[in-house]
Amino acid sequence: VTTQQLLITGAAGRVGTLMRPRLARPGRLLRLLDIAPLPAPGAGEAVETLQASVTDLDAMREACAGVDAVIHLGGLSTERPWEQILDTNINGSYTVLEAARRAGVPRVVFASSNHAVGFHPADQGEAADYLFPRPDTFYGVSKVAGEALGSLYHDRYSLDVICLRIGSCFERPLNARMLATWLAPDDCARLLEAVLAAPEPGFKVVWGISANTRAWWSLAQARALGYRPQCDAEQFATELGDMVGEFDHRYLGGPFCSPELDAPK
Ligand code: 15L
Repeated sequence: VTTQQLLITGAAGRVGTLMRPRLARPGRLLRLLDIAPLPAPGAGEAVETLQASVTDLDAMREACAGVDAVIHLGGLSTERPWEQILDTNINGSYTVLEAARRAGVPRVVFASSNHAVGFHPADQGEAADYLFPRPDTFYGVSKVAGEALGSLYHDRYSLDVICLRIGSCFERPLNARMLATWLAPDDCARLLEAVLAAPEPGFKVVWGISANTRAWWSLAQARALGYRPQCDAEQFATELGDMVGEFDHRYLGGPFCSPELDAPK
C-alpha cells in the first residue's frame, strides 16, 4: 500500500488550520509542522505533528524525509519589522526548499501572496498571471523572495515549485475588498489538490482566489493546472458591500498599501 505523505509547514496557522480537515484523504498521511503547538491527532486522523521552526535546517530535513510534497505555509502573515521578515519568511523559505532538495522531495507548493504584487494599481483591468513583482510591504518582499527561491530551486535542481499568490483565505469574506480577493477554504483545498496532482508542472505562479463575480485577477494559469473553483464571494455582497477601505480601489494590495504600515517598530 502506498501512502502519500504531505508535509505542511505553518500547520497551526490560519490557512493550515483550515486545510487540515480538508486535505485528509484515504491513503494520505499529513505531517503537520509548526513552531506553535498543534492540536493532537483526532481518533482515526492520519496525521503526525512536529514542533519546529522553518528556519531550522536539521529539523526541516528530518521533517522532509519520505515526503512526496511540501506545502509551505509557515511564516509571518502580515507586515513586521525587517529582521523578523528576513529570518522567518525569507530564511525560512530558503531552509524549506534546501531541506526538500536534500531529502529528495520532488515538489514544493509555496504560499505566496497578492502582496508580492500589491503596489500594482487596481484600475488596470484583470491582473495577469506572472505579474511583475511590486511588493507592498517587507512581507510582500518576502513573498517575492520565496518565488525567486522557488524559481532557482526549479532551474538549478529540477524541483517542481508552484507559488500561489493567495488573495484572502478566510472562512468567509470580511469586507468589500474580499468580495474580489476571497479564496474560500474549500477552493483553497481544490487549488492545492490541483497543483499537487498536476503532472510535471515545473515552476508556476498562480493566483489563488475563488470564482468571485467581482474578481480582478486571472485564473487562467490556475485553471490550466486543473483548478476548478466552486465558490463565489458574491453571496456576501449585500452584507459587506459598504465596508470599503481607503486603498481598496487604488492598489491590488488594498490596505497593505497604507503608509501607516510603513516600517512598524
Ligand atoms: C495576506 O497575505 C495575509 O496573510 C492575510 O492576512 C490577508 O490580509 C490577505 O493577504 C489579504 O490580502 O486579504
